[in-house]
Amino acid sequence: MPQVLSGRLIAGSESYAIVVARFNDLITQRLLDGAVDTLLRHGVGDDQITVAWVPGSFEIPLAADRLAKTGKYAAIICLGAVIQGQTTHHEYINHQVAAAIMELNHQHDLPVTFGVLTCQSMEQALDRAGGKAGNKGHEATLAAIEMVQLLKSIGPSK
Ligand code: INI
Repeated sequence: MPQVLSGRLIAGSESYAIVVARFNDLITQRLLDGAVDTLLRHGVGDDQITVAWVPGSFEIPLAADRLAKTGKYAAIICLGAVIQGQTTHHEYINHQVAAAIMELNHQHDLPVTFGVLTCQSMEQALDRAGGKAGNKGHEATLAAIEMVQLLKSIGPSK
């Protein structure tokens, strides 16, 4: 029989950090509510959760990097909402932020999850922030919990 490893969705005593962008806070507050609710429902205590607000999604990676360097957190959940405007501004933010967040995973050997919406309209964003397409804050948080547990079952890196 193969050995199958998979992270259970039951949080332990680890602490979690959430970095959330204030830009489009009508959306990001809902993502944050979804993320905190998910942590609490999976057994993470209030005192194990740290929330850091940043001005916009572009600032998420720096704050996440600094939080990772404290060594206090088992995972970092990144939340933002980039909504397409009349210029290509959003494209630069989206690509850079996604790549920087991915890089943080490897740099810190830590789950840093991507809960940044990249939408064409406010309507699409509302759908994904607790509307008919779910809540991306919830999804990014479940991914963080699962990855923390999976990495524990794989064991420490050499
Ligand atoms: N930041 C966002 O989080 N979402 C956006 O839609 C957005 N748009 O469209 O401009 C946005 N811009 C701000 C950016 O993230 C930085 O805060 C700003 O450029 C200062 O560095």
